[in-house]
Amino acid sequence: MSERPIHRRAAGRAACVTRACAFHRAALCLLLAGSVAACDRRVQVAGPPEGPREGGAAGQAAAGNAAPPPAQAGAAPPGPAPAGAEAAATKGAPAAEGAPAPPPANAAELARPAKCGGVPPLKLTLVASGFDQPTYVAAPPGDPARLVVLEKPGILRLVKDGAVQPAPFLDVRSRVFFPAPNAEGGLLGLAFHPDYARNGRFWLHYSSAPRGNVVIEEWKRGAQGEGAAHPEPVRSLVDVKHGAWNHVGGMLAFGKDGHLYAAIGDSARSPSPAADLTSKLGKILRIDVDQPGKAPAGNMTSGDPMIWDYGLRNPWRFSFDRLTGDLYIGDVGQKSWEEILVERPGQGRNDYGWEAMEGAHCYPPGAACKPRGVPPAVEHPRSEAGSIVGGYVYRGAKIPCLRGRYLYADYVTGRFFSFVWDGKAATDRAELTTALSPNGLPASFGEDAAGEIYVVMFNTGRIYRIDPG
Ligand SMILES: [Ca+2]
Repeated sequence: MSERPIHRRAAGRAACVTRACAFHRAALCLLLAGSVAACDRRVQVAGPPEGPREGGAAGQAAAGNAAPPPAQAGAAPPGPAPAGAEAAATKGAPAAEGAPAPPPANAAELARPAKCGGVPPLKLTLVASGFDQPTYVAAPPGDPARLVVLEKPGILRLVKDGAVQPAPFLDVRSRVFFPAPNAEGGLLGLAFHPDYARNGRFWLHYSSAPRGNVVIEEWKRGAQGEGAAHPEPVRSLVDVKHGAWNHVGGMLAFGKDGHLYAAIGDSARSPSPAADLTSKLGKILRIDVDQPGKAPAGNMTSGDPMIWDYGLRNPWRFSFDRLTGDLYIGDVGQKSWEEILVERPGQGRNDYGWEAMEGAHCYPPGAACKPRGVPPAVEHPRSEAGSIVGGYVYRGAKIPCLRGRYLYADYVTGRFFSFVWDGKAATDRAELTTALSPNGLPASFGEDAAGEIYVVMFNTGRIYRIDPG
């Protein structure tokens, strides 16, 4: 049994307690180690850093220079959104050749059995390794045999029946740009169309050459089938100036409404554009992929028509509960608080507070303010987490008693956490670090077609699956 109350470990991660200390330690580590991966290993051996924070004027000034703190260097990995057949039906996706769409799972198959205790025993199983700075893993909906792993420099690797295929699924390295090896940009996000089996459509989120714009593009399956994508994009949906090495965001996923959601960070500018409704930075976007120029009903009615939620700092990873459609967002904090936000389906247009608020607290720390925006479902102080990585609500088949539980992690400390959202509040919070014994820094989670959850270790280049312990 690995469940452990969070508070028991809250005070055990001392070392750097100030932002300046942490930043300088990170910079020193990079100088000594020569690469982010090496630095991460050193940090891990030496003990996790306390969460070096960049951002603001300092973060922006650092654009183009080498030496961002390693805490967020890996923060660069998005997601599949197996929204299921109902989304496909809603959107009326054109049928083409290929395998038929899988039948939708029914609610009973996705729900937690009545007779379950707390968190069931869990373990990590190594699935594939040897990836170069993996940022994300996803599976085509309904395809039990394949995974696609994103590598930050711009290669999509195909894993078939557990074997990494020698030829890339797609190579976009010539289109990807990030200003320093440890900058947060790169190839960060992938979402397959819910009806990908028929239409072969998918989308990428990356920072582009030559200046690091945030780009969201549609791509398609190659003429030869599943082994490779078509080598050129179909069309661009978003191409927005960003200009910083950090706070890029990176997640893509389809909601059960059939629309594509995308996360873009605030570029670490100060003042932050997170609350500026004319800017796509610091936002969750929501896009009708069949009419990308038209705002879907429910989006913000003023400002940029793609905006769904705002007031976000760096929503690196979000996901949808494939049963309920609830949206879970992990928003990386600045000085003191990491946060997870939960949103009911269809209930967007939320202000999540940044940069007046950090978590449920006025920002800067100690400032007086009139609280603004929707508070987080869960927040972690810097003593527990330094760069939050949003995960998934488990709805797989292998661990029925884990169903309905949201799993997430922290990139800086390597700790894993979970809770159950009861519709109003986070309940039954637990730490799962011991059970999942990460042996790496978790940069992202991902799901396969069956809803099993995977963990992406950026610094060791490994992909693990969460299995029954
Ligand atoms: Ca917030």
